Amino acid sequence: MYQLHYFPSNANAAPQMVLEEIGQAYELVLVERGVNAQKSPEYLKINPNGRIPTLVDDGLALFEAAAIVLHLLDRHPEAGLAPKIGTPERAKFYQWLTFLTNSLQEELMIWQYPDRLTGTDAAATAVVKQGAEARAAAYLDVIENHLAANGPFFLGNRLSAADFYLVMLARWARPMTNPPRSRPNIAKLLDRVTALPSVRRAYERQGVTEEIC
Ligand SMILES: N[C@@H](CCC(=O)N[C@@H](CS)C(=O)NCC(=O)O)C(=O)O
Repeated sequence: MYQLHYFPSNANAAPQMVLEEIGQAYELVLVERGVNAQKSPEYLKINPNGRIPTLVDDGLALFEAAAIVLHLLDRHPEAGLAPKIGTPERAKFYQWLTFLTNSLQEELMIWQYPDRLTGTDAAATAVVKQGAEARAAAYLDVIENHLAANGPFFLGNRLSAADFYLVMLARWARPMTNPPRSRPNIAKLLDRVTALPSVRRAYERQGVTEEIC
């Protein structure tokens, strides 16, 4: 059985939505961030970055949320959460998922934790935080423009794991000055995806019962 090492609302959320949607049994293993368990010697053996999530699939330990999502899609193509390999639609799916994890997610991380770059320099921290928020907002605008022209999902009428990934990031981004939901087409996507029973179950199993994003 799959084991997903998680902490509520962390980057395990997108892989977990996929697990719920494909209907696979899986075990959730809490990584207690309160005691820094993500940096414990046992956890570092499966994730040398000391970050959450990690998926364990028999002998395979896999880190990076997007890689976990892609692995699950490869293992369960019948779930239809990504277009067929080798098609233009699949290429666009890779584009959006990579954009989400590589650009938007990273900028949100810097916005949430600017001091990881600036240390105790308060003035630098404020500048970095503001810059990261502006860059994240610009990325959200790119997504909004794409959805306005090609929505309601990243791949038009077809739901894919990229839509789940945006839900995860949108939850983190709620405190932004212009949060994801302030953009009408992103809001429409978030409404549709968070109404799915699989997505609600994924968050409920993490203990999140309030509005997702
Ligand atoms: N790129 C990684 C990022 C993972 C990540 O930043 N996880 C955060 C929680 S959302 C974490 O583990 N933070 C704890 C720490 O950095 O010590 C992924 O997508 O899996």
